Amino acid sequence: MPEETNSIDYIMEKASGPHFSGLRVSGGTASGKTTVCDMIIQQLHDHRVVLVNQDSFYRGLNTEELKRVHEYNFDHPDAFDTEQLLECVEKLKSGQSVQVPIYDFKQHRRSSDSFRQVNASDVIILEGILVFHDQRVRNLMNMKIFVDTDADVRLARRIRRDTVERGRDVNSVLEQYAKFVKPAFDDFVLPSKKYADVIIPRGGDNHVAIDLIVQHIRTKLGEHDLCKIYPNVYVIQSTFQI
Ligand code: UZR
Ligand code: MG
Repeated sequence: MPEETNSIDYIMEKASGPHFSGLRVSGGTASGKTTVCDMIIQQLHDHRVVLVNQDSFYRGLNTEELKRVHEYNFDHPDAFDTEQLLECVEKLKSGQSVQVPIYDFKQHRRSSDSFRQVNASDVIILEGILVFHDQRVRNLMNMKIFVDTDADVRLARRIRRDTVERGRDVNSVLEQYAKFVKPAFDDFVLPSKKYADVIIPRGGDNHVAIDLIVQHIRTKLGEHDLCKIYPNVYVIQSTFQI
């Protein structure tokens, strides 16, 4: 453990604690959360890593809500089934495999008959706009990363993504952004940034930050292996935790 309390190693170590089980990645819509996660996973190719998206736990709209979809706030914490998300990550943490729902952004519905099977792994990554909002989700794992990308860049990406991938037209994207996305970012996402251990400016473009995070995770996973062989090493490590 370095003595410098503001060094990057010290902060990373404090954020991840002695038992590294995984991280949460938050940030505004289209900030690059998924890209950052994909890059981390790619660089951890020799470890078992699973990605769980908060988006998968959107409740899905009923017939009445579907008729008034333009009035539905997908950016509010209540739009997610947080109980189910908690249950799912707890199971993964305890070594069980889980079935994650599949959400359809065009139909605003969950698939009724198919799931994504996710197996227990060395590292769990949970990403989503509101994964720092609920205290229970905040306490689930170790490191909390916030992807901090300028609002104009995010809006431009959001327009491109929603028109190309999610079947929207530009007007409806802009309307939804002004009515729900931006206010919810200001009310829920931005205030939760204070819980982050590490803030990554510029998202997926920030290779230095991603390399540092991956390097740290590798060290933590190496310690796990070491602890299995030399249990005393772990005891020494834990006494250094603050
Ligand atoms: P990310 N969202 C939809 O557009 N349609 C849905 O059926 C469900 C969610 C959007 C949601 C939020 N908001 O801003 C975004 N709206 O998905 C979160 N409006 O996804 O973190 O990948 O941007
Ligand atoms: Mg995403």
